[in-house]
Amino acid sequence: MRQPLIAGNWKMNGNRSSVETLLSNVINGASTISKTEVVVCPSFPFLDLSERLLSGTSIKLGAQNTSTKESGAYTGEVSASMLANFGCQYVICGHSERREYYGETDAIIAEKVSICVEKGMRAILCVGETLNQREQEQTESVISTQLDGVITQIGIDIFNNIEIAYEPVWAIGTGKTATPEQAQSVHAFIRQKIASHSLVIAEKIRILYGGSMKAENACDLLSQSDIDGGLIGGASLVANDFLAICRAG
Ligand code: 3PY
Repeated sequence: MRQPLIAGNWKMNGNRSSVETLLSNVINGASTISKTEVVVCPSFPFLDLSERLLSGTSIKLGAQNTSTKESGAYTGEVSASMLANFGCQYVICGHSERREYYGETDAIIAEKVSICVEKGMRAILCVGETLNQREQEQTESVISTQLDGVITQIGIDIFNNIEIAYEPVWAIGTGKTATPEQAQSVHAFIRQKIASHSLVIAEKIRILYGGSMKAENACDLLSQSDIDGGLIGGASLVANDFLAICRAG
């Protein structure tokens, strides 16, 4: 059995006071949630505050990105060791916004996944197709190439220590969501692809759905056999909505 995982991707939002309010509401509401693993991923400046607020709770801390470098003269970068030092247990790698706006390639993303795992954290590797690619019926080939970036550069064993998030780019920040059937079909494809390398890993790896998952559609998506959780954007900024999704998990 795969334990459901719901992770909030707060993106570049919040300030000290909104983070405090959001987290205390999530902490209060999550005290009765035991079956779902709950993770929040604030922006870097709020990791310290979040770590302190989350201390003694079962909610885990994650980051939205990492540098590929260990340390040194890389102005503006934040290393995986620093994230681990601030209590992060998860790091989102290869979100489509990073691929699109910051030119992250499959090779860079593979390095990020590798360094996160090396530092003892779990990566959440995001994959997904654009609308144009879906319309050209390239969904499976695009996702296959994105997964191969990690499989060929690092090897299949790393998938013991990571989660995969399927995030159709056309469903991010657009309010559009994949139907449960569309999402299930891609999740099943991802699991089969992993199974072609290792049946054991395929059986246990968690594949999250991301892309406008909300309280209203969470149950339908999460009831699909290959959807093991969610990476939640906008709805993770509203405590009651995020908690409703965690309960659906
Ligand atoms: C979204 O749902 O908008 C996301 O990008 C989740 O990562």
